[in-house]
Amino acid sequence: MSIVLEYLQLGCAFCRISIYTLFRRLCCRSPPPPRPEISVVCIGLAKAGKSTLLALISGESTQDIQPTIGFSIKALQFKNCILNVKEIGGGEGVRPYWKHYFSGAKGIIFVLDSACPESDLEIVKTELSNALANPTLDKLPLLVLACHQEKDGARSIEQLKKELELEFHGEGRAWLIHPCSLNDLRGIKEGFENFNQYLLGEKSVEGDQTPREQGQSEDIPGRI
Ligand SMILES: Nc1nc2c(ncn2[C@@H]2O[C@H](COP(=O)(O)OP(=O)(O)OP(=O)(O)O)[C@@H](O)[C@H]2O)c(=O)[nH]1
Ligand SMILES: [Mg+2]
Repeated sequence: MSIVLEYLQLGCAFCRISIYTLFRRLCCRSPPPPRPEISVVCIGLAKAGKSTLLALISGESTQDIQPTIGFSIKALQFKNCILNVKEIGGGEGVRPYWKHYFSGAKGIIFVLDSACPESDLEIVKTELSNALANPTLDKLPLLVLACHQEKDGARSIEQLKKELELEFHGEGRAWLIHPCSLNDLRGIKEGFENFNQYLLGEKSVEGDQTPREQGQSEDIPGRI
């Protein structure tokens, strides 16, 4: 009789352990590892669309966006990282001070209006090359976002790549140019996701020169 009782007790103990283990597996999963936070700087001339695309990607309204005075910081949530984007106002009077906001950046986002007049594109070219020549931004990955793509007369990615001499300015760093516009949130996200891969070191551009397509939705990776 006592042997039967012992077996019963053992059986009960075994069941308790099994239920406890099952419960732990179902309910007490360890929290996912924290996503890395990466600081990047976002520059471009006034009205290029910096604040607008950052608002779009954050799911905020793009109505009544005011010109950025000084700088503003936004944390963009992605699946595998959080980008702390420091947007610096692009007004003529502020641009000489951009360099004072570069420290701590691990990547550069340069936003431009693809349909801007030729004279503005010259300024874009100068400001981009000045920023990239700054030792603080040396070798950091670069994402060029060519906004206002839906406008008549917007330059193609190919044209911009040539006119801004991106092959030359991007030498020694990973770089991408991506088309975007107000009504293309998916495109903007794609640009960021590709950029994040370079920031996280998940993708090396070396030997990964995607052949260029005629379409507007293709990222053009540069060399590392
Ligand atoms: N048509 C069109 N308009 C855009 C696009 N992106 C931005 N805009 C408009 O351009 C204007 C200026 O946009 P902002 O986002 O404030 O520009 P910004 O680069 O942040 O400018 P600053 O903060 O002054 O340096 C706004 O009226 C936007 O609605 C775009 O892709 N297409
Ligand atoms: Mg702004």
